Amino acid sequence: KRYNVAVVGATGAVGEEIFKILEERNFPVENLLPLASARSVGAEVQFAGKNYKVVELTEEVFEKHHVDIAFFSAGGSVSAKFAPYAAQAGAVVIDNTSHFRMDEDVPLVVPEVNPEDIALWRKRGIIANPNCSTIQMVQVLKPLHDAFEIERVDVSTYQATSGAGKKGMEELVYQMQKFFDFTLSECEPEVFAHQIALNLIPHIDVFQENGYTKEEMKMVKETNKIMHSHFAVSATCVRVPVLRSHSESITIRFKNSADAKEAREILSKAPSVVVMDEPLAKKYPMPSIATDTDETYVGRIRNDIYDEKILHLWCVADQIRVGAATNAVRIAQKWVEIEGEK
Ligand code: A2P
Ligand code: 11C
Repeated sequence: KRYNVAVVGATGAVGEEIFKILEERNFPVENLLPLASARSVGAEVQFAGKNYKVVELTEEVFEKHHVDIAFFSAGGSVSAKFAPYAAQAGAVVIDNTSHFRMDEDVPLVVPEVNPEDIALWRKRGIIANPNCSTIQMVQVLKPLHDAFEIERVDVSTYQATSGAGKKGMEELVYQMQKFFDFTLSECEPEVFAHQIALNLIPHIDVFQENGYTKEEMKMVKETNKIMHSHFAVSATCVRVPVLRSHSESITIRFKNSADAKEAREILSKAPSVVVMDEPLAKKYPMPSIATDTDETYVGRIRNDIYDEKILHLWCVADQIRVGAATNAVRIAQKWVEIEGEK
């Protein structure tokens, strides 16, 4: 069986990556429908050796083109308005935005962690793709939770500019160019709250009344929804001048004692996880290693100095791929496996 596939946000950083991954994985595409705003009509995308014209996103377009699978990556308000039309037209929506993630009737899925939740897609016709920082973290937490039972997670993130889309990456490159022109001080930040070149910004998305940002609260809520767990999570999310891989320093307290060597072995068998942990050989995960790959790299795995129930580790994954496009396509592949053939 082959599927008619639409990509909403076809000209964006994640949309473009979805095409690449569908092609790399030989996804059974019958027809491809790249959708974006009226601004992009006339642009073309390449897929499997053919050119496809970008079509304007409208309420009717999903029904007209008999779409079976619709990837959405054009922002929360676009998903809020148009995803229901795609679902009504009979498509399964795989939504990369935060809009539906905490909806009880919408499964929030990382295929390595909770593939069984995909079966709930029929409730609203929508499957939500989690936040990028959450995806890479739960891929690492799940096997450790199964082994030692997590009580609490404290995470600090080092998030690439790609999390803010193409404009975010462009702002970093532009500011670096300005730095080499000795005119960086004249730049007004547009995408980020402050200068991002040669800087760190402890502020991603908007601040909430509790003093945490929305990004930090996504890591708290999404983690427990995906893992069907109730452990404590606290996050500090920081934007760093990196183009496209997010890094995370994670401290995990377990109910039981957890040995770093054992954790290394468990993680080396975990799906989509690569253990890179030879510090004396200078081998540890970095954005330059993770970028353009589909794996979540984990290293610096070590026991706490004071408490044998605590582990510290460092994990890195490509935000556009693992944190968005690859997870979305993995969801589609699982959906095809579970539901598509029915
Ligand atoms: P367009 O290029 O036509 O504005 P990124 O996350 O890299 O910034 O990309 C955002 C993507 O979402 C782009 O493909 C953009 O298309 C698309 N998009 C943004 N707003 C809309 C909208 N109102 N309707 C359809 N697509 C939209
Ligand atoms: C960032 N995590 O790095 C954000 C981007 O909820 O899908 C993705 C936001 C989301 O800026």
